[in-house]
Amino acid sequence: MTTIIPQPTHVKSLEGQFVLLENASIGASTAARAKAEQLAGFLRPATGYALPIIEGGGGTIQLELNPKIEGAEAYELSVSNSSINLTASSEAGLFYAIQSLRQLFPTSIFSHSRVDTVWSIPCLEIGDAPRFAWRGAHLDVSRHFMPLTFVKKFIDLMALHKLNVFHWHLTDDQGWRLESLKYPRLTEVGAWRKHTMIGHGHQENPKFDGVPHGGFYTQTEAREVVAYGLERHVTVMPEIEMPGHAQAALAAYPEFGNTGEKLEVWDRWGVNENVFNPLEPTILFLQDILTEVLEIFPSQYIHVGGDECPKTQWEQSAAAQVRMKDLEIGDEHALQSYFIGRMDKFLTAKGRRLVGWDEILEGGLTQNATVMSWRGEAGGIVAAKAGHDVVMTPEYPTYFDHYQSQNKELEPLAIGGLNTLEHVYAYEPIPPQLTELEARHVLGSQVQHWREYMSTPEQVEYMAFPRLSAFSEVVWSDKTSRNYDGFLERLTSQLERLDLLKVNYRK
Ligand code: TNX
Repeated sequence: MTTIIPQPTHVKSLEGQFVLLENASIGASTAARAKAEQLAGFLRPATGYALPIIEGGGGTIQLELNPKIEGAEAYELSVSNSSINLTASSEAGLFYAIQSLRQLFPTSIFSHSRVDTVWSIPCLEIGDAPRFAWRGAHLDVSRHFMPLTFVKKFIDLMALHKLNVFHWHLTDDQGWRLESLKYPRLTEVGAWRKHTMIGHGHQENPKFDGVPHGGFYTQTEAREVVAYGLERHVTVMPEIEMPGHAQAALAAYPEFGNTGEKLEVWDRWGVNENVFNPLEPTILFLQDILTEVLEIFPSQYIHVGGDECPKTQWEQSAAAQVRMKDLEIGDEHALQSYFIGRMDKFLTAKGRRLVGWDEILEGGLTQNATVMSWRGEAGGIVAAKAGHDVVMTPEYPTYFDHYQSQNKELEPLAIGGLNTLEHVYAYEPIPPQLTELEARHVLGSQVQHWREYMSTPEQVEYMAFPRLSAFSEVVWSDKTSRNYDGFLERLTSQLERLDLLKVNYRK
């Protein structure tokens, strides 16, 4: 048995061992060369070896693209006493073979500096493929900004665990984090708040830290993240929230709100009544923003939020009520559905697909939408039964802003709830209510890092790990092969690796 996380589908142990020596080489065709270079880069710091890459066959470690390997992300990995072969039909498959190979070496292969050891691997054969196509991790960078260096580290850690969708939550009430060339005030004004609440959000008279908070990504930086993900087979999916969670945008452009009130970027946590108005200029403004977003992010899926949009202001706004009449729309939920529907048509016409949180089911689900089911799985079940694609993101157990232990007083302040490592490991993304055919609409699952209470990279790492390691087996490994005790054994090695990668996981 190996200590690879996520657990591969098939592993066959063989007699003998392979030892990586300084005179080894990596062989690859031109098409596989980029992956060969990546492998060399992974092995270099700890071994100190500058392994040469040779064109074609004959490498000690051989990478091969072979269309006969079934499955877009599948791979085969075989280790004999004299050579290692990595085979896949795609670069992604080769990349996953490389991630497994890294975990076959002594864990010190993850060291940033040279280690004097024997780089041996037991001989074996692995055949491996993911269970789900959507293996995601979400990061909220609105509630607290996160430097680009950490965003990249997060993507690296996702890739190590064979996760492939980075859901970048870029806008919310407390900060707008993506530069717009057409609407510069979104970041000039919307990226900064005057202070941040101290303690939990459920306080009557909260205290504030008195420190201005903010930051944003330029379009160039966002493109850099997209490219960084691409090299690691992680798709970067942006989220631009609408029609709720809009106060930072409204602080910059109050004309797109309902009340005309001059607002500041929000300094509280929770659900906010200041939402976009449902009028045509607002829809066009948001479509303008999406136009810029589409130029930066090539991902097929674009997230438009859709969650937690109180309808109070629409109910009280004469303009919103006239709009409803004109459109012959019966109630405010149907009006939100119309709003999201306009974004759906817009994105579909550009060859993209809209994703929204499960509130987009209220008032009628728009035609091409994919649903993220966060308030349990009920929304996901309804959507899948109606023939829509679904990503399962139920608060329990995929919200990593929840506590990891019963002993909450010993833990850093969190929003509440409890999602232990074991809860996460036990999660099954296909609900029993779905038939086999309906279950095909479940693209996969994803974990959420909402960051009201995670202001630093260290805190995100603490909340993310080791739960993310457990989650990787939920979405990658065969359902039948999952075993919590076996996972805990493998985890011991994974924690050594995370130590070397300087990840502040929960001990
Ligand atoms: C609900 S989940 C939200 C977020 C919060 C989160 C905190 C969702 C779609 N909306 O705005 O950050 O709860 O757990």
